[in-house]
Amino acid sequence: MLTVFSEKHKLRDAKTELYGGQLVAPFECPVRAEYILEHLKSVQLGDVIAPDEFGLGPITRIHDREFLNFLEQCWDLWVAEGYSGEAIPTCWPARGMQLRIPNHIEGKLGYYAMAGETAFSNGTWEAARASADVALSAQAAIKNGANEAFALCRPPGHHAASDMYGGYCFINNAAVAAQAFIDQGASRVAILDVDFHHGNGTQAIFYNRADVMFLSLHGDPRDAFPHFLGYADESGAGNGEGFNFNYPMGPNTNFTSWGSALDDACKKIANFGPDALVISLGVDTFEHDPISFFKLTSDDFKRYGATIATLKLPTLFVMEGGYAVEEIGINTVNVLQGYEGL
Ligand code: Q9C
Ligand code: ZN
Repeated sequence: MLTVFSEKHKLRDAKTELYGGQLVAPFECPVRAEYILEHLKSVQLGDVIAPDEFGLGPITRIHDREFLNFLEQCWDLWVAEGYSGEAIPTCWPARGMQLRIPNHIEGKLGYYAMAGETAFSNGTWEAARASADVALSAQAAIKNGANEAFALCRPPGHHAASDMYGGYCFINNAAVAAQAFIDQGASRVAILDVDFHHGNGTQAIFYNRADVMFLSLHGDPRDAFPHFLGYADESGAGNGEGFNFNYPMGPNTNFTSWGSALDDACKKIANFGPDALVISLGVDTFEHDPISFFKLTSDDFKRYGATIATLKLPTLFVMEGGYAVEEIGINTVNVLQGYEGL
């Protein structure tokens, strides 16, 4: 399987994450991508190529211009205030307040952030753009005839909505790639999100659309981030009614129940009959993930890769989360090798 990887992921190297009332070293860190790359090279998964540059065009198909301008300017505006730490929002448009975009960076951060753990740091915008280029390059490989490809994206994307960042995500790489399939002539695309966390951004982006089906297996929002989306009764709206499927699951969910949810999701995908499948691939479902509560083993990743392959669809794997860094390489590559039937 072809992998697309950009060295520019290293530019996303925040020093802080707000966690447990403290600023800690971020769980979403550069070594994650390095370990995945190292492991897929060691098993000779296939060629690894650098991405092409696609510019902002395909990104603006998904994200608001003003939001992208904010991401581009965020660090400079923050530094101009004379702050010494990284940019973390401290106030939000909560219930009953105005949804007008403030001028001041403190206000903009609150307006555009869907969560407060993610610190905006120098280089974040460049890394996020490169991550989208990785997804678009892997998508292009499939458009040009490859049956499958792995976009080793970092930073991840599935929490980012058209005008929101957070949950370690800035640009929704999977959504940008799915839209590229549609813009190149696909009638239908399915996005299957197997990251531990609900893909709130991806769901919101396609909630009103019947051409992109979204299915997500995740920790129940009553117990898990992002807490405010991902319930089972969120089924889509307008034209999109019936094209959104959530499978929230509780603490200690193991492969028996997780695998049943996957089987159900695969049936829905098969009935939908998409031209392409995008997998939001997070391996934070792993039993030893430090911030999640599912109990998948390293072998389970191989098993579910094989299940995804039974759909026999052109499949784009887009890297999302996974924070047990020692095992992130084996778990990720197990999905890809399981898919390949190894
Ligand atoms: N106590 C992704 O996996 N904080 N994002 C969780 C846990 C945010 C995860 C707090 C987790 C974001 C792409
Ligand atoms: Zn996650």
